[in-house]
Amino acid sequence: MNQIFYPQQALWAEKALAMAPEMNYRTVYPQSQIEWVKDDSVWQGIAIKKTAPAEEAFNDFFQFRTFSFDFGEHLVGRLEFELEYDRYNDAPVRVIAKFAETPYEFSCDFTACQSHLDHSWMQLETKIFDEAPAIVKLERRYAFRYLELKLGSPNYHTRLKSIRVIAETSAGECMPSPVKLTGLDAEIDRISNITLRDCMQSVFEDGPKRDRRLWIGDMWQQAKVNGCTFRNYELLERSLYLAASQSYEDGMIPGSIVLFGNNCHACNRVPTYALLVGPILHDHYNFYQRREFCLEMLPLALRQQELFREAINPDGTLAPREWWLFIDHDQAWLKPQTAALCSFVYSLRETAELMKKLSVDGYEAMLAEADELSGKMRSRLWDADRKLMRTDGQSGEESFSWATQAWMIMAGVPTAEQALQIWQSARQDKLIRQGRTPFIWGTIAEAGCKLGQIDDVLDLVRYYWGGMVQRGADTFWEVYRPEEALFTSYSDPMMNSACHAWSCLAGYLLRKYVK
Ligand code: RAM
Repeated sequence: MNQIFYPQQALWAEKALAMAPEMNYRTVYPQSQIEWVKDDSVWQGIAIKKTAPAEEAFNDFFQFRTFSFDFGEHLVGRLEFELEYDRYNDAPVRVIAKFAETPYEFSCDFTACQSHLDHSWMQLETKIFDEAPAIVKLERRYAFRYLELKLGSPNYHTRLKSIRVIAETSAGECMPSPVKLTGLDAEIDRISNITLRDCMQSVFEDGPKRDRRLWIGDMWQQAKVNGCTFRNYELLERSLYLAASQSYEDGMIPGSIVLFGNNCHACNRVPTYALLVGPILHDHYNFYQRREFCLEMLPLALRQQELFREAINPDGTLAPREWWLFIDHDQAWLKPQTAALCSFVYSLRETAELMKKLSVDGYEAMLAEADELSGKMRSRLWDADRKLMRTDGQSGEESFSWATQAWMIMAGVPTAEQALQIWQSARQDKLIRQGRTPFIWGTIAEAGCKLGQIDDVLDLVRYYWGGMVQRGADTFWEVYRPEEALFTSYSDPMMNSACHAWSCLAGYLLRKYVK
């Protein structure tokens, strides 16, 4: 047993607890009553039609009614509504509430969900009261724009008197963009910020509908957007303390932690995320110069590298291990080893930069190690004809993926000349495996920025994130393939999260690079 951070873990948990964020609340009312209709001309085939102003729902007593409301924006919060009855209730009062983030989800029958994930993620709540309540306040937090509410009894009449949501977030005020963004850019920036806002809760969550947990990889991108919008650095530090407090016995930080109430648990071993601790700290230092915090967390970043290093063979390939090398939601096709090796090299280079800034010894050796491994990968994987890097373990056409090219560039593995060739070839190559999620597209965009290809990156942002805007996104989605509206990695698209942290990077890219 190697309880490597054992003495610090309790302290980190305590610090995280003391940093519980102050939440900001606002009351939001529905805008209209609606219905969903099939419409092949819109994204995912479902359109929302207004049927009446929201207030008209409050006029009459009814026997049974199903209300459908549109709150006009994506919200994370708790539902409250007031009821009135025309006589005493001689049977329990039952209300059924269904919450949905998108029109497609709203049209789905949640009880028919086919996903391999827990169906309890689908936001459906039945409440039964013996004593007829004048006001119903649902305790659970939901993420949604659309609400269906079923009420009624055969024995008495009910009236819905009012309804509202108390929306909550730990995001404060958003800084304006340093450059005035206009048109589509302004819209992408606005939606990125709302996406981040709704994922900023007690920690940085990945998605307020699902998985409602802190994933280190998602936070790597969230923290960049936070640094130029809400600037809530305490939330980043609390989130990292909390994740660190759950480190495994060998010192690996979990890929994710779940926090329900005060119960916090480590969820997965994901070294490709664990390696991002160093880069997260480097970004954190660049944004806020939090020297003490970075020094305190540096050993954790170094331990992640040590653990990964043990799996690297002398020839610079990666030995198999019982862990999850997450790169993109493309597990059946994409062999992640090469991109994972790159994330190690990226981690070395970013952490070395940080150590240099903190005046900590050892960064030269770290850079030398990054260079040595880069050399081995270049000679093994460079395809001089295609001007792309191959992926270990794949052959023929399957050798070429955007994910590998992006991580190669991020890590500085190719020479400067090769890196530019890769960027051009990958953009033109019709056969290269495309990304499945905004997470990998965000990494691709960052790789382009590293090469100074800003115009290409802005084109990508406007095409990919702009595409979601044009298809009606209120917040940016967990998965998005322009050519496959119902793409999912969870065996049922209703399980997808429509407000997802790793999709908000576009706002950061626009704020940083639009001149
Ligand atoms: C899913 C979510 C999350 C991501 C992991 C790897 O659970 O999309 O955001 O980080 O996969």
